[in-house]
Amino acid sequence: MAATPTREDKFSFGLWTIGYNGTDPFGGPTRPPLDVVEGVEKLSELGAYGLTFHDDDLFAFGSTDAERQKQIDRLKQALADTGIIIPMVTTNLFSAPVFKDGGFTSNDRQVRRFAIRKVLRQLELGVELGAKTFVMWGGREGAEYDSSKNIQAALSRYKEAVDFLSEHVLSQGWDIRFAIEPKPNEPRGDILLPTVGHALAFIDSLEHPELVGVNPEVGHETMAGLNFAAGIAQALYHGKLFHIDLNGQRSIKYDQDLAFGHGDLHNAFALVDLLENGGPNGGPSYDGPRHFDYKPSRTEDFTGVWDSAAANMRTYLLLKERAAAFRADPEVQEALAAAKVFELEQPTLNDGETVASITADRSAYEDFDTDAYFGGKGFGFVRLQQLATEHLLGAR
Ligand code: DIG
Ligand code: MN
Ligand code: MN
Repeated sequence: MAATPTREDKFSFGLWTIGYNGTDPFGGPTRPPLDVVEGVEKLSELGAYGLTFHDDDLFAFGSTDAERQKQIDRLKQALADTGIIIPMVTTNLFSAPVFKDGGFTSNDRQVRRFAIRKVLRQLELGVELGAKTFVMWGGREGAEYDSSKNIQAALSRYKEAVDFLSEHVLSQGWDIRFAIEPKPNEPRGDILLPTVGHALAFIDSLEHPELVGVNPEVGHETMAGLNFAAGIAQALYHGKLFHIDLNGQRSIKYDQDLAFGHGDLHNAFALVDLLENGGPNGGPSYDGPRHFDYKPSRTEDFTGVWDSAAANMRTYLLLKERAAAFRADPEVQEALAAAKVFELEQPTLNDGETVASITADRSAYEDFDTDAYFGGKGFGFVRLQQLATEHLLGAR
């Protein structure tokens, strides 16, 4: 298998990623703006299949309807010319000053109503362009000071907005779903729905939870000190992995948005193994876009931008190859069995077991030799991890 991306790999990029001009909190742009037509054409050349965007990425906040339509038409033409599709759209509710206290959960009710209108416009455009997922990253939904935000009320406002939008999608019969993107902090001191777990709990409170899933991002769960691959496994367990933001992050610090695999490479390997081999009968567990939400480093020129875009896809495909080799290795399968990894898939209780029957089973308690676990046979997890490491290094 060559590590050359094809449309079948379903690699997609945010327009804001390849269009990132290098501005950060400590300095202005290091690169000129990227035109959307050039972005679509270059992504097509590199082997990507999709482009995603916020409304403000395509047309500036405050654009007239004519200026907005012109950009939409230019995008449509570029899509027609290249075959690139729009799998996902999202709304920028975090850059303009009006959103300085958030969108859906701003303390200012007028801002909340404006935010819903802005999302409605982008939702309609997304449907028009064939998007199947609408991501909601509430980067400004949060607070710096505990007394400034009634979290319970904020969650009620968030629910109100998502329920309202969900009912609209249902009433229109649109084929699009929502994906909430968690992040613990930055730009707000504390962001609402900070992790996959918080988002999953929130989704359960909605009127139409079947329409809402999660869009976890590698760097965001990592910023919270969590294991990203484990978070994805739980999202899959709940049937809520509607989209994914792939990138790299080196431990708990500011959101680095590095290229995929340029952070915790072991966890990236475990993630690709889960996505590609963690489903029924060892097949894929997720069939959605492999979406990159990363930033070409401020240090790079445009050659570096396109090299970094290619690097995301190449690293994913190389990890996919390594994960396939890992799973095909008889020694790995033997180590997995020795570690009882497959035994965990076996139900703990027998068919129809009752408290009476397990209580009558002396082997489950009275005759169970717990002492045998002291100095007894281990699980061999370290050997398994070394096998994974050697496959990751291409040493097997
Ligand atoms: C940041 O990680 C967020 C924004 O870039 C965007 O709203 C979302 C889309 O994937 N990710
Ligand atoms: Mn990020
Ligand atoms: Mn993201």
